[in-house]
Amino acid sequence: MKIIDAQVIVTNPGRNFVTLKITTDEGITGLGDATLNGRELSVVSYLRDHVVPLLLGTDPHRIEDTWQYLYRGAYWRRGPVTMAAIAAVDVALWDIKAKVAGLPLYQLLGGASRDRVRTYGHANGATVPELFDSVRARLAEGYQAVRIQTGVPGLKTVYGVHQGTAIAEADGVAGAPRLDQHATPLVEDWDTRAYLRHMPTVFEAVRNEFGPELPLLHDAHHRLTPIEAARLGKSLEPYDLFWLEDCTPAENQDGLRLVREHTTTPLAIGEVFNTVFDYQTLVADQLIDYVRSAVTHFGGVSPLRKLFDFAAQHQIKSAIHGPEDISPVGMAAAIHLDLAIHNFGIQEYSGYTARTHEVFQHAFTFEDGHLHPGEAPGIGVELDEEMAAGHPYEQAYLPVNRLQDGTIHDW
Ligand code: EZ4
Ligand code: CO
Repeated sequence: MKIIDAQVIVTNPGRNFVTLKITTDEGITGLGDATLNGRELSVVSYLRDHVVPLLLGTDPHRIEDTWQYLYRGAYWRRGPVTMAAIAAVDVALWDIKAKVAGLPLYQLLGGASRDRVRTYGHANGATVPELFDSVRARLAEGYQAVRIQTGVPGLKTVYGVHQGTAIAEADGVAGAPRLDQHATPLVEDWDTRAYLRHMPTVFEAVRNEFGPELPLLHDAHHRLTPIEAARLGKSLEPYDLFWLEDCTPAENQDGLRLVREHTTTPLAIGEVFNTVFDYQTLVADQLIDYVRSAVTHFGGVSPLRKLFDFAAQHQIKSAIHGPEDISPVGMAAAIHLDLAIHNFGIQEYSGYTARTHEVFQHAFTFEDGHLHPGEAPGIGVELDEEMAAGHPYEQAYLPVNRLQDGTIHDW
């Protein structure tokens, strides 16, 4: 079998998605997600101009060899653009291989290790009463674990707290407002001391309202220094968090040592990482509890499975990044992996707009807060190209963050 065509399809059924479609001489097609939020077209060019010419005429069954060829053969290794492009190829080839086998991808990854995949949803509110309403809405949709994000008194706009309405109209999964994409970068504001004072009061209120059982998560979104993160983790210990996410930017992996020494709040990190080397110290020294990379930003299913095996040796679990900017193609690949690996932790799932569900028809299902990849051969997603063409690309940026004196801060 040979690859005879590879197309890059950009569509915006609520937000921009980049999809690679590989076609073989036997007429079998495979899809891969290459969406890099706010920098989408750089990956489109990387694929169209530099990767597709290398794929034509090659054997789609040689997934590992193709992966190594694209990774090592570029000479310029790693980085989000490169690894999103390689991820799309890797997933599209797994999709083809599984279709040829007539099996859902998870069967080729060793088969199911569980019946279904536990998820968490996003609850947010500018105020605590609004947050409570949002938690109730997620529980009504079936979620059995909830991420908590709130406004901070004195700050106008804070990460994860969205104005506007939910847009996942048709499938019963709301919690997916059209967030974090703006024609020019939205400027949010930040004050670490105000945040650190406020968060324990929020979690105390949520525990009082919803009881001790409900797993609660929180994303600090890279904003704290290690000693500030340590203080937050410690102050949230009475509220028994499932995890504290991205408490500090982790380019300096050793910074997590300081956090770890001061708190037993579980730590999750890695949604902006793109190779196993970003995790080397964090995993080997057991400085975190969950690895957060997405299939889409980590070079695909092949390297992510290797990361999970490395993590398993240190009792660290998976928590694949699953925001709205991972397309249903990237999400489907994640769910197959979640079902197959032993050290699965939890899967983030925010739902999609009704239009997204129309454009990307998928076999995966969401029920009672759990996902299942379905039994369709391959990853189980087909792209309606005609419909996709009706929702063209729109330039969009993520927000930026400034301290109250105007200094740029991590978003
Ligand atoms: O800000 O995916 O845990 N989820 C997150 C996301 C990220 C976006 C960036 O594109 O932190 O909401
Ligand atoms: Co996050």
